[in-house]
Amino acid sequence: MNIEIFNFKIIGDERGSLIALEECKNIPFKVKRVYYSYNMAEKTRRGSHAHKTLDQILICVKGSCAILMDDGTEKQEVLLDSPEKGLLVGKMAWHEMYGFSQDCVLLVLASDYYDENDYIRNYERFLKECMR
Ligand code: T46
Repeated sequence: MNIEIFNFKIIGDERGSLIALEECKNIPFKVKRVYYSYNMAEKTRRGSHAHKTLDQILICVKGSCAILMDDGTEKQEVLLDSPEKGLLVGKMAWHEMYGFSQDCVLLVLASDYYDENDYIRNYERFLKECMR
């Protein structure tokens, strides 16, 4: 399956490292929303849905977690363990997040505002939509 991982350019000097994210440059869409999750228990599973139209980039800015990507045909696990790495979760990509480290902070850049109607939270329905 087609997994897109972005390796962001690090601007570093003796004071530390800096990464700049710019819409339509190293982020492949216009960013309308940014959110982040943290304080996840190690055994928690989040996500378990797909989006009809939304594109997102997931970045573990601290700690690590695993993302299961599923396009309805194939599944692949991606480890996010560096603030230098961004995973594109495009439209109609079923995704589940788990294996959170205690210090995990998962930052998400999204191409649109929050809209519950854009979610497909039922896996059978997701598979049906994939076959259309
Ligand atoms: C996604 C993954 C990576 C809002 O009110 N506004 C928001 O912008 C978001 C993202 C969520 N919410 C509400 C909706 C729920 O009542 O916050 C609650 C938790 O959301 P959810 O259960 O969808 O959280 P995750 O971590 O399972 O999924 C989130 C995003 O919702 C989702 O779009 O792709 O992170």
